[in-house]
Amino acid sequence: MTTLRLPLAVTAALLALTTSAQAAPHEASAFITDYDLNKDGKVTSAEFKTVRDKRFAAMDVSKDGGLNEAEYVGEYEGRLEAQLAVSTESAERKAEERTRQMRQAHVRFGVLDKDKDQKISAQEYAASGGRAFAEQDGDKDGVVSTGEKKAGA
Ligand SMILES: [Ca+2]
Ligand SMILES: [Ca+2]
Ligand SMILES: [Ca+2]
Repeated sequence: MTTLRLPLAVTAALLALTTSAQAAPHEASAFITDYDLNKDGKVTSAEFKTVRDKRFAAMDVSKDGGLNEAEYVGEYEGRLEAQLAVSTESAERKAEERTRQMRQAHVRFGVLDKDKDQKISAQEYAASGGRAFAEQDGDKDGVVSTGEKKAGA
């Protein structure tokens, strides 16, 4: 019986994978990636509001000024699928992640719909955005910068 030996190319590929994972540069937070419109590495409250307003309008497929659960969860599902499509995780891990994230999206809908009328109004959406921004803006200057400490962190 011969000892199992990995072909050199496979070994090299594995090494390359490990190395690139370790050498990955410090990534800008997803928050900044999502909202930094002018790409200066900072998110102002105005940029944040612009992106949020656009996202709300895009999600409101029926154009009635509110998001029902299908609109809210559907938009998230689209983004999640795009993320999963480029993910290098196994199919099994992706399926688990999908189940978990979709469950959370439904939970988030319930949380955002404060008055429980089965719709997220623009006001409810803005209130949640305001909380999210405040959490990121640790030093409370109305701008979230790369590497800024979160509030309370
Ligand atoms: Ca900016
Ligand atoms: Ca509502
Ligand atoms: Ca700040």
